[in-house]
Amino acid sequence: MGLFDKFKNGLFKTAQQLTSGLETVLKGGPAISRQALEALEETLVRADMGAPTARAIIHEVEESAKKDTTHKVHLANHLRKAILGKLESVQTPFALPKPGIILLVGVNGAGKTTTTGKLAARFAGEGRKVLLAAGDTFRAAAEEQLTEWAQRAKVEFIRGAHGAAPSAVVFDALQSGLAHGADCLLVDTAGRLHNRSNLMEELRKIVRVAEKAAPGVHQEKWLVLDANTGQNAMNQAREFNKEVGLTGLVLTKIDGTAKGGIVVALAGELGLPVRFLGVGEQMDDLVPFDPGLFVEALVPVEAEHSS
Ligand SMILES: Nc1nc2c(ncn2[C@@H]2O[C@H](COP(=O)(O)OP(=O)(O)O)[C@@H](O)[C@H]2O)c(=O)[nH]1
Ligand SMILES: [Mg+2]
Repeated sequence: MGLFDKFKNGLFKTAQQLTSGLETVLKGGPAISRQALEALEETLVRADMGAPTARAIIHEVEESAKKDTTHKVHLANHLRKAILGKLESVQTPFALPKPGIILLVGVNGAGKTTTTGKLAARFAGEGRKVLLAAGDTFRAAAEEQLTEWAQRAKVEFIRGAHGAAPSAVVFDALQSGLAHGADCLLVDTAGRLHNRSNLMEELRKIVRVAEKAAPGVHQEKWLVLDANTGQNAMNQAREFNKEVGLTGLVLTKIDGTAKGGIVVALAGELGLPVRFLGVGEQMDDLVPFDPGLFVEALVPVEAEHSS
């Protein structure tokens, strides 16, 4: 399956909802009225773009309609352009240096372990020497799950004794991985401890320890978010960013939701680049984020032909 088809399938539900919203707006005569813009804004909020971002996008749609053409046939185009602008303003190019570390953080169930496994397969496929480190030492099931992913992706895997301190496991894994020539080190972490401040403290410790074990090695800190959690994802992103200092986001389970607009809200309100989207449970169901393809899939061309 091509990359665009992955975006299209993944965003199907969200696109369907946006399209039907657009269709409703297009029904009421050819001119772009205030009423039509308000209806469109509601549609964006329903897709979870968040009120401030939806408002900003509609404002831009209105401006470009004034400049260009106020005929509704062009509404989808104006909309695409405004959304793309929001995404591109925060999207920096990404390539993991060799060697490079990626720490995956996030709450339980967000999709960290799955994403770690998918990333391992992807980087290994690019010919890199990948090492997986199991930083979630609290649940035996988490280590088992990562072991399976390592086997599937055919990459090296290091886990500690069950219940060992995560930071100690990460320290050993990174040191020995680098010593053995690994150039892509992926660290899965726990999503729940006794309470949230313990978790954040543990994660900060892992970040520090990683810097010590691999001095000068580039370190990415990605928050994995379940796209279904809506505005809660926004709060999580704020909290983790404040506590750990994030460098990027991964949005999972885009395939199951009509709320894929959360990607736009996160870009609009947090200014963090989205690195990957999870679009299913299989190994290759992870797509590198591309604002252009995202917007094309989100506001499909069919949306224009319904007026
Ligand atoms: N449909 C779908 N399911 C996903 C995706 N990513 C993860 N999952 C599922 O979400 C559940 C939790 O994932 P897991 O990686 O264990 O979350 P963790 O607790 O953050 O490590 C599992 O059942 C995964 O198969 C995705 O992109 N799409
Ligand atoms: Mg996990």
